[in-house]
Amino acid sequence: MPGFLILNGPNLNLLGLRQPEVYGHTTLADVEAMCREHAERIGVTVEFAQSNSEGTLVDHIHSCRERLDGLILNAGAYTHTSVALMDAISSAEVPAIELHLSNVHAREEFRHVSYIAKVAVGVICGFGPRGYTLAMDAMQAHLERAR
Ligand code: CA2
Repeated sequence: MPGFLILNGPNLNLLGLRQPEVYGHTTLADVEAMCREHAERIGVTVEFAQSNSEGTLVDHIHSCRERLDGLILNAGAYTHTSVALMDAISSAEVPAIELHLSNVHAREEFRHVSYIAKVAVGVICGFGPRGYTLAMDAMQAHLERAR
């Protein structure tokens, strides 16, 4: 069974608890429950993690190497700044999907820049928490195409 890591970056632990006008009322624990339920439905396993620290996110990405089949990454604000996360994805040699709750292209200009997109197989943004299950489906389809 394919295994995915769903990894969340800085401040996403506050999801549903602050700024609901931007990010909605769903908490990260709700998102994790949705992903676990969806994983059973589509026949994949998921690991789910969040960190506010760039180095810890790098370690999580490295942990995918030769162990998991796909990385779904909402890197939060590090998306727009982190060469370290980009290099970690390249060195882990695992297909990655960049994910955002909000449509970053309809927001401030600095959010239009992504280091992750340069090494990702694709990007999903603007669909709120539903984006997580869309990304799982997209990763499964990507792996099936690559087989
Ligand atoms: O839309 C997304 O998923 C983002 O990755 C969220 C990041 C933002 O920096 C990216 O540009 C787009 C911010 C995550 C902050 O999450 C919060 C959630 C609730 C309250 C405060 C922050």
